[in-house]
Amino acid sequence: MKEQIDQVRAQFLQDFQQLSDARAVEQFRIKFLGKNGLVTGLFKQLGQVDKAERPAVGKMLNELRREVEELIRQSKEQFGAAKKESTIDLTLPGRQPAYGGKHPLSVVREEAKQIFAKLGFTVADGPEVETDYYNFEALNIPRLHPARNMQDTLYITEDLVLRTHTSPVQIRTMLRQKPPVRIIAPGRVYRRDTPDASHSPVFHQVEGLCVDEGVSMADLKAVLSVFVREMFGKEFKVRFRPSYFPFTEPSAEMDLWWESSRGGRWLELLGCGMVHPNVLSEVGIDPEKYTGWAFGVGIDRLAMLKYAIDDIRLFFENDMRFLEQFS
Ligand code: 2NL
Repeated sequence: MKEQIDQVRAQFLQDFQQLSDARAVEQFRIKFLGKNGLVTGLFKQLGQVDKAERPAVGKMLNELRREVEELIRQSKEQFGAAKKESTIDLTLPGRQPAYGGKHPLSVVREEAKQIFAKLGFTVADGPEVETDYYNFEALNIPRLHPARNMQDTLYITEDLVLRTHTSPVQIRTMLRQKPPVRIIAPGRVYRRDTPDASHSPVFHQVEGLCVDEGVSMADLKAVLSVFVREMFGKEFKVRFRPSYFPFTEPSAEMDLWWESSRGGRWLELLGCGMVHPNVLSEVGIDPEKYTGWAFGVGIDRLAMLKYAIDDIRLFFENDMRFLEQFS
């Protein structure tokens, strides 16, 4: 047995000198350590060795196997693994990345921001979960006011609501900043509405606010007319019609003359008015010295008109077939 072991050792030491690439290393491994390999064969004979000598022979065989394994390890290092060399095809074209695009509501919101930036308005932001005070009370909508029905919302607690408009952002800004104030507040708002083609419990608004000495309804009309013409095109006609909001006096609605194949008609676009003196007083601005105007417009509504979208729910379904049309 000892002679056989020395023979196999001499054999692999000789074979080792001839190794020239990774494939030869693999053949070398199979020759000695494979199922029918020479070293493996010796292990198989161990059973026939005298019981007394078996431990010593076993030790020699283990030593032999370690030596071959070490030679294989060294050779693999030298030639690299055979398999890895052929698996990468460097001539394949790269994978095409999927490009994202802006959501139509983002496109319209950013356009509105740009138009108002040119007119001297900065952007203000605030929380979507508001206190009853900032969302209603400070805006001249007391607890039992009927306007609360039209702006029913989702209550977190008795006192915390999901904001029904971005007006609370304007209130917070006026509390911090003395006039002149020229801001817009774009953002997500909530109403307790059952969804249909024109209603969604989540939608988006841009509100605007201008407070200074001597500003009037004329400034409001001028700025909003410019806004609509920048957004929809120079030829668009607008009209202002008396309306009612608890937080403005007087209040108005602005309509847009809309031409389609079925002819022209007036479309209600946004609400606006002169900031109610009660609202100014509430935030510590003297209504005898300062006046202000404000407006609120649905971003969803603007986007629906601009892109001829007939169902507001499409904005919130994240259907790629819809979204891809705007990127
Ligand atoms: C609409 C149109 C409007 C305002 C929002 C406002 C904000 C302050 C004070 C006064 Cl802090 N007004 N915002 C004004 C008029 C209309 O939104 O349809 N709202 C229910």
